[in-house]
Amino acid sequence: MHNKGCTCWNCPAIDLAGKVDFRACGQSVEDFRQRMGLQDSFQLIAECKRRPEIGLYDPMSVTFEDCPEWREGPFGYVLKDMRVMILGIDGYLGWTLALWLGKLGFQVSGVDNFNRRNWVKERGAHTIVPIARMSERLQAAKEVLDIDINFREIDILDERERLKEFIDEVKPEAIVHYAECPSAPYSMIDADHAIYVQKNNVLGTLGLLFAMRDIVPETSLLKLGTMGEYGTPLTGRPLFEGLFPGDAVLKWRDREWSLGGELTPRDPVSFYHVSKVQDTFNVAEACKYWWLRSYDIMQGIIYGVHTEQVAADPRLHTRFDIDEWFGTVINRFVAQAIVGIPLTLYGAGEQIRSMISLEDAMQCMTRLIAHPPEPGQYDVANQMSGYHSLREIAETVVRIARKEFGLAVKVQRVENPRIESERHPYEPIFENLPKRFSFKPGISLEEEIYRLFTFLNRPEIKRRIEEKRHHIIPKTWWSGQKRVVGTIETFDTGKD
Ligand code: USQ
Repeated sequence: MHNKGCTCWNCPAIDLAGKVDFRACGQSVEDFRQRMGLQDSFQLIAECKRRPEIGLYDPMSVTFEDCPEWREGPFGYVLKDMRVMILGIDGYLGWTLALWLGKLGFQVSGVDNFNRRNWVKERGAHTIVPIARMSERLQAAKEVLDIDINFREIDILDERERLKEFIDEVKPEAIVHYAECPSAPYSMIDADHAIYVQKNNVLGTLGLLFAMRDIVPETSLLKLGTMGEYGTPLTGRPLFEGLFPGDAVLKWRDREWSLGGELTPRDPVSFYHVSKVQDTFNVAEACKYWWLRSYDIMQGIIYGVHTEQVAADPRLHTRFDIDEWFGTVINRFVAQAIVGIPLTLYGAGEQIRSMISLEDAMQCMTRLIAHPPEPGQYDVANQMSGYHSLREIAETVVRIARKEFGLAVKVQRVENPRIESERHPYEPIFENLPKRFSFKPGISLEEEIYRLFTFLNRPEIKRRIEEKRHHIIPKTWWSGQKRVVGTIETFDTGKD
């Protein structure tokens, strides 16, 4: 079990208030000792919010394995009835995670303002997998899976007081923050959209950090970042997990410094991606100033629409977008193949991206929730199961369409509406999740694409793709032009 050796120092049920007072930037334990007149025998003392009867104790002395509040589960030791609050619980990821965690015995609460539904509607698009209203979703979760979800409609940016009240009421032990606008093209439509996305994402997160400082400073924050923060540097330097490793050095003229522990350079590829970079700095600072603890999760492109829980009933399905703004590339390709639209490769199609299936992302999140960072720890996980060029993805989709479903699918290279490198080296490092948290991908790219085809090939879904096929070819240019992209060439991949 990856987290059996963690101690109460990692546990969000620890109560440090009043006993540890060095939650300020730059203050060392040494300073603290001196200020408090403590001798060398100084040691950390804490109380447990779940077991107040044990009184004051050394939090390093009890491991998850020893503690009766932590139980062995399929993804590590898990805090009994652990309270997890999901911000953005109505979204593609949020809803899936709510059911996934609920089924594992977590006490799930969540907030949403239904903006994802509004943004997609504003563009005239729709989720091609129909989704139920929240009231129906909650009822079905209870009926079908016996999960009680405590939901509150709250806008985390504009209703900070209400968010604080809800956090205070629930006292979550982990907060998963998915409540951001996830679309690069949406942020590039015009000034209004760019400003909106950055305000919504950056300031929403900033307000949350203050709320956590004031109400639940011991709670772990799992904040969704993106692999796109790093971009695709043409030097080919590795994309480390957020922070430089201890043996990285900066050499300049005849001098050399260690870079270990510093945030790595960012090279985002849209104003949406820039909002995630800004979040990174805000979250890292909050950990430094207030001893908050956070995993910044640099997630690759998600694909798929299956978990056992969302598949359990049509009212439990999660959304699935394929339009140019909210659809991500693999999901779009499969939908295109199903209705006979040649797969839209932007530009050269040699772009390489990190990817992970929806189901594997859920596994990663569970493992991270079960292994909270230490107080003050800002840490990063590159959440991905592999990386592929877009051409490789297109070829895989074509092959599965032809061999398994008898669909003859072509590929079209279209003008690239984005400004991004189309040929570049790519070396993402993704060691934290497999090595420290024992993540093993549960499904291969091919299997998930096959599963997607099976699900989307239903007549009612095909009809919903057809209804919105005019939103598949992109018309949102990073340059500001307003026109549909032109086709450069259409071809058969000819590969089986
Ligand atoms: N692309 C195509 N054809 C398409 C759609 C996209 O060639 O029909 C290309 C794009 O030019 C880009 C790549 O595929 O090079 C990925 O595009 P995408 O729309 O699938 O993903 P992206 O805009 O990068 O954003 C998505 C999610 C975002 C998340 C990000 C992870 O919308 O929330 O942060 O994936 S990452 O890409 O690692 O930054």
